[in-house]
Order: sequence, then C-alpha cells, then structure tokens
Amino acid sequence: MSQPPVVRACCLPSAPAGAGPVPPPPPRAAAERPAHPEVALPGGVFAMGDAFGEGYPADGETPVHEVELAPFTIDTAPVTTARFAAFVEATGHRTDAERAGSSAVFHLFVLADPADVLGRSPAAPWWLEVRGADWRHPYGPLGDSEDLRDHPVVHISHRDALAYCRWAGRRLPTEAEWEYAARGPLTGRRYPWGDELRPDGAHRCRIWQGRFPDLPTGEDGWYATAPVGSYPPNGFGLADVAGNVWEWCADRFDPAYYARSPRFDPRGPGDDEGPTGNDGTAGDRRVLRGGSYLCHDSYCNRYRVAARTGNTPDSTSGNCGFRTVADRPGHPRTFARGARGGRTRPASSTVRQDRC
Ligand SMILES: [Ca+2]
Ligand SMILES: [Cu+2]
Repeated sequence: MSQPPVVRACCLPSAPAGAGPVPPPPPRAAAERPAHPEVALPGGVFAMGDAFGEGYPADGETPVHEVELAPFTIDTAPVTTARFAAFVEATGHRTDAERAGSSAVFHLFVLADPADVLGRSPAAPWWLEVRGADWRHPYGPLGDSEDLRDHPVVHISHRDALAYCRWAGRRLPTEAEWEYAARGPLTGRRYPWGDELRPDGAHRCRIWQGRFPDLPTGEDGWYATAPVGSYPPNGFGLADVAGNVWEWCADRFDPAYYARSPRFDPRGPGDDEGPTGNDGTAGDRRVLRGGSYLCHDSYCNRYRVAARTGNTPDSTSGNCGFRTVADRPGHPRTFARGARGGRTRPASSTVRQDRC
C-alpha cells in the first residue's frame, strides 16, 4: 500500500452535507431547453497532464499522456446564476446546500449574523460554515444573488450539477474533455493563453490578488467571482477555465489514474476499481478543474490548465460551479462503456473543511 499523500490545503472545502440522494428532475422537452452559448470542438489527440512538474504530487497531474476524444460541444462559460435559476424555477430542485441548511463561505465575504456562522475549518481557517448560504445567498442570508445573475452559480454540488444536466439535456465534461477544451489550440502550455501568468502585466483570469487570505487588493475590480466572460477567452472561445470558479467534471478522482487511463475517451476510475482518492473516502470524490478566485501561487497554483483536484459529490462552497457539454449530432462517442451509478456518502453531521 502506498502512503496516503499529504493533502495541501487549498481553496476548496470538503463538506459532507449528508442530505441524501437528489431526486432526478424529468428531462426537459428539447424545445424548452435553455440555449447554452457553446462551441463545437473537433476532438482528436492531445497531450494531457503537467509537462512542467509543477503540480502537487498528491494531485497526480502526471504522467503526460496522449488522449483521443470524439467531437463534442462545450459551454463557453460556467453556468450562470440566471441559468441555474431557470432550472430551479422549472423543476423545484433543492440544492444540497439548501437541504443541508449551510455551506462554506470565504471568511472575508460573509454576509450573515454571527450566530449563523456555525464553524471554521481547522485546516483551512478561511472557510466558514454559514447557515443559509446557498446559490441564492452566496455570502450568507443577509445578501442575495440578484446582482450576480451573470456570475457563475456557486454552492453547487456534483449532484446538483448532474441534476441540472439531466434537465438541460446535457452532461458534465469528462476530465479529459475539460482539459482538452481548456488548453484550446495551444500544446503543452501552462495556462489557456500561454506560459506566463500575466503577459504584459495583464490579469488573464479571476484568481486571488494580494496577500492570501487576508489582504485582497481587487486589482482587476473583483474580489470573488466575476461575471462570466470578463477575461479574454482561450483559442477555442472558452472563458473562465482558469480561475473564477472550480468546475465539476463527471469523473471520479484518483491521483493515480493517469498511469492507467485509456487513450480513448477516458472517463475516470470506475466503481469496480477499488479505493480512490487520498482522503480515505473510497471512490467517492469527483474531479474539479480550473481553480477559483481564491487560488494564489503562495499556497495553491491550481489555476494551471493541468491542475486537478477532487471533492465529495455533496460538497458545496462559494467557489464551486460547473459548465456543461453535449455530444455532437452525428458524432457519437464511440468508446462508450457501461453507465455507472453514483454512490451516496452516508449522512454526517461533521463538516470537514481541509482544502482550499
Ligand atoms: Ca474555472
Ligand atoms: Cu486553489
């Protein structure tokens, strides 16, 4: 057995909500589905993984390996609060954060009575568990998301994202699809736009500016999320892959996966592949990509395009959202294997917030 890798505190709290399975909403009739600004990608072969050796070893960004994908379409930006609101209005979906009654909010941004601050993460003390924080109240019950309609929706669990996808007739990207789309036409680069974080001094993504975690400068005009598309898109037309919010992918997360993943359309470890993840939750974690407004080189460089992390499927926080993909008509994924059912973690009253 290998040693459990050290989890480097990052900008993503793990918070088992224990809310039970989310009932699937009925799929929407095609004519009623919301339009997603999206881009059609040709697929093909690309080099997946960290060519610079800059990832945290526990994340498993290596080895770099060739992956081949079928054509697909992908949202040009994360799903916004407005789009998610349309889904909730149509289906009555209650998110995991709403069912749990609380979610994790970054300490400087809390809009709540002190009595509604339920706890602080010992390992990542910038995360506070706030009663009443959810997608409608990203910073707590004393604020709302009315002014954030064009921002990425947050406090979304993997299960919430899947429920949205079922309704919208879409799906979550596989981790490989996400990285291929995020890289754009560039090969082996560090960021979606090249190798330099700030070419000519320009901010190219919504990440932490200033001293983390107590002194944000808001140099680019934002402190938390920014409206989607606030920065130039990559060469495929995708905005906000680096920074802004973490984005759920379909796959289970296993740091050792790249060493054994198939070349064609890898979809992550299956239920039958034994324990995965480095936090002791066998096979439970799902992949998250892209980093968020809390990432900063001083402690978490996961806004790089190869960076990966995972979290339990019912975890929610103020920096976690998603974007969706769809197969292209006439281009079915030809490498399909059997569908896998999800597992639900047992209910827990403990909130673990040990990551960024
Ligand atoms: Ca992102
Ligand atoms: Cu981070």
